[in-house]
Amino acid sequence: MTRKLLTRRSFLHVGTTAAIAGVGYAGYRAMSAPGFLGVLESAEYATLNAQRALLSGQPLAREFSPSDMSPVFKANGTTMPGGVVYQEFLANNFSSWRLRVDGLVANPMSLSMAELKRAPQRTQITRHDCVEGWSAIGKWTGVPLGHILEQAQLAPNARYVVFHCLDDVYEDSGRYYESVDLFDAFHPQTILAHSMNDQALPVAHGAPLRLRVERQLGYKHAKYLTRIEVVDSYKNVAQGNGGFWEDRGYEWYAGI
Ligand SMILES: Nc1nc2c(c(=O)[nH]1)N[C@H]1C(S)=C(S)[C@@H](COP(=O)(O)O)O[C@H]1N2
Ligand SMILES: [Mo]
Repeated sequence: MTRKLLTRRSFLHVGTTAAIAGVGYAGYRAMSAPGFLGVLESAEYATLNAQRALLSGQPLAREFSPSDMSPVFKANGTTMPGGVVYQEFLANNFSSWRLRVDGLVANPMSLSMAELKRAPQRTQITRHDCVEGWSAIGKWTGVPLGHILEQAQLAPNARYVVFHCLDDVYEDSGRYYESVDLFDAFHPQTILAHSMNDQALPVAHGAPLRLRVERQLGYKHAKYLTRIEVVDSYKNVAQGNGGFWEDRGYEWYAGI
């Protein structure tokens, strides 16, 4: 455990952040170059592919079989966001809901649920570990975040992805939010999930859309998504520590 943690840490903080920061840059350059097809053979594209290979070599979180699924999956934190905005979405079955994707991207987007469902999908059965001392195994279906980020086209200086949510955990506490580095953002098991256990995501578990970032602890799996913001630093978001619970003392990356 300790060894794994140290290995991941040193990779994450020394090698990866620097190396992966280049993915946005290379991808951006390749895709925004005049005549995109013309750059397929170019050095930029080769660099992009090399970095993709590095990314796809990342270890996967363990996946389970249907018989392992927990009969009861606890809901934690917010289970029903207050406020008129969410209540209106709920009343119209999320038909007016959109996911905004903006910040350091060449192509900001506002995506409906139908558009998200038309994108490539991934299903995975994984174990969720909450720091409060419980775990549960569930099945999640959604769009790989990497696919959405590729469409948005990260700017050269993109380094982190911030997830803005629709709920206040406590009255007047400010909205829940989280963030990940590009290493986790492009990880193949990092998905924007609209379904849980083959059903539409229940309100208690983050309807209509939540993050699954499978190698991380429960609090990073932001529910009730409304906006994905690409930034070069998370210091200017809320209290500057990378997430709602990080602003209250949790580590940005606790490592499991
Ligand atoms: N928007 C939002 N996301 C959130 C939370 C929350 O309160 N609000 N709680 C976090 C915590 S601590 C955990 S353990 C998981 C719980 O997910 P679940 O309700 O599907 O079990 O959501 C995480 N994401
Ligand atoms: Mo949690």
